[in-house]
Amino acid sequence: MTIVITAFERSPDGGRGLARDTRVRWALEEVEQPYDVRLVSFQDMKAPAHLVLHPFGQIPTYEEGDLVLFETGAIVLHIAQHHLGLLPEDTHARARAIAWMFAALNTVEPPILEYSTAKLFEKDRSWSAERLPLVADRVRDRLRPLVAHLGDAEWLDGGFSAGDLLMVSVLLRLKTSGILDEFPNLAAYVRRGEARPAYMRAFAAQLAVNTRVMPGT
Ligand code: GTB
Repeated sequence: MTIVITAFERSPDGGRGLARDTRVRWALEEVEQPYDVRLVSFQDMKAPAHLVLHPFGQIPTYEEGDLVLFETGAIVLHIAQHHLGLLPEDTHARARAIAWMFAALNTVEPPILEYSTAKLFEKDRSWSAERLPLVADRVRDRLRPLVAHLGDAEWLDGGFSAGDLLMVSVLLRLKTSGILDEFPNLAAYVRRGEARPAYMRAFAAQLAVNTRVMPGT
C-alpha cells in the first residue's frame, strides 16, 4: 500500500527543511518505508478536496489505504508504532519515548514558534524590539532543562527514538537564531540528528522539490 503525504509545492523557507513534511519524510526514511508526495499550493490546501484530509487546511497529511491522518505528532507516532526503529520494545522505555514526543511538540515547540513568529511577522511593530528579548528568554527557559537532561548523552533516553526525531525537528527552527549555539550540547545533539542518513535523505527530497524549476517561472 503506497503511503502518500502532502507537502508545499513551494515552501516559504525555500527548502531549509522547516516545513513539517520534513519530519514525516524523516520518520519514513528511518523505517525505510517508500512514500509518494502530493504537492499542494496554499490555495489547494484550503479547497474541499484537501480539507477532507486536513480539517485545518494545512500540510502535511498522511494517507495509507483507508487511513487518513493529519498532525505530525500523530503521523510520526503511527509510523513508529507500525514499523521497527523509532520506538523501543520495552514498555516503559516506549512510554518514555512517547513522552519525549509530546515534550517536543507541547513544551518545547510553542515558545520556539512564538519566537519565529515574533521575528518574522512582528519586526516592524513599535514594540518589537522590547518584546523579542522576552520571547527569546522564554525559549532559553525551555532549553535549559533540556540541556540539563541531555548532559553528555547522545539521545534523550537511550537509543535514538521518535522523541529525538521530533525534538531535533523542533530545535532545527532555532538554527539561524544563534540561541542554539549558546547551548553546545544541544547544538551537537541537533547536528547528530542532521547527520543521520535518514534525515539527510528526507532533507534532500524536500530540497529537490523546493529548488526545482516550476513551469511558468
Ligand atoms: N500542528 C500541525 C502539525 O504538526 O502537523 C501544524 C501544521 C502546520 O503548521 N502546517 C503548516 C501549514 O500548512 C506548514 S509547516 N501552513 C499553512 C497554513 O496554515 O495555511 C509550518 C511551517 C511553514 C513554513 C515554514 N517556513 O517557511 O520556515 C516553517 C514551518
